[in-house]
Amino acid sequence: MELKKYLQYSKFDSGLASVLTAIAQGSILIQKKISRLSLEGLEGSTGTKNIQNEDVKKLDILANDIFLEKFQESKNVAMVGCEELEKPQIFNNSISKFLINMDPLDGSSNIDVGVNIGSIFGIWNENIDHSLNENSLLKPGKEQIASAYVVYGSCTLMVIASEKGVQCFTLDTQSGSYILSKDNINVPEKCKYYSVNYGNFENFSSNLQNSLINLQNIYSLRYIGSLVADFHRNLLEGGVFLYPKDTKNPNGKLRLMYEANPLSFIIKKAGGIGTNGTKNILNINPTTLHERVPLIIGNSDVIENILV
Ligand code: P6P
Repeated sequence: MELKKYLQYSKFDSGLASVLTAIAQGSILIQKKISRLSLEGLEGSTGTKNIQNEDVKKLDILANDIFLEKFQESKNVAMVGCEELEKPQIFNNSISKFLINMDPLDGSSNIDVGVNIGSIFGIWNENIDHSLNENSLLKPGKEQIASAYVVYGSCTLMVIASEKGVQCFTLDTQSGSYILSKDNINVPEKCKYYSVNYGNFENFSSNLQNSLINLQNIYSLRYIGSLVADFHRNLLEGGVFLYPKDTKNPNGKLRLMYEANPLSFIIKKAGGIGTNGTKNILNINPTTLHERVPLIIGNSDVIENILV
């Protein structure tokens, strides 16, 4: 079943359906660019830095611009917070309903080497009084009404979580439509993998080092260096992804609003959990748009035995 038909058949709110359709449309354009990256001169960096003082890739900006345009066209998005924008983008639409925090292109270090990358979206209702200010986007993850990600790889997949559960749609590049490929996704009870960058091992707490030694005695290590790709594999196969705090990064590396929150919403709907090591991600009250947070996400029974 095509995404558009699925959203109608499953009686998604029409405004939310238009936002999810905008994400789908934007991702189809991005997938085409990724498949022709070096042929269209889209490899490499813009030579600028983002708010995180990180190197901005050409595809980061292109993806950002494509999704902002699609959200504008949907007329159902009031405001977007984004890794590439220091300040949120506000849309002056008459029928706006939703607030979005997004990472338009996650895994930038993998763009030029043909490794899976992704896009991540958290979706919240706008304030009842339609007020929009710099704090409007700073809502806890538990107030999301939906979240989604796209993973661009051997195939292009869009995963959506809402009150209707978790579904995966596969892009049919011949028809240019997303087709439902997995419904009612739940993370398998049996954990198979754990994912962590061992390059940071020496900087982890001794508790975490011991927890990782326990994990390596039971599970297989899989780490791609693209959050969405690592998360997607663990969601389908069973696994735990860790980007914990360490002595160099006391708040970890990943961002709360547009990486940890959307994925923690998905994993909760799929029967798992996302924590910062001690607290459920979805219960964290944000203070700034680009704040970082340690992230341990996947099978609940495995995570409850990980000490940080
Ligand atoms: P490291 C990509 O830049 C990213 O933000 C995530 O997609 C990924 O999980 C993480 O950073 C990888 O970071 O330090 O292991 O290279």
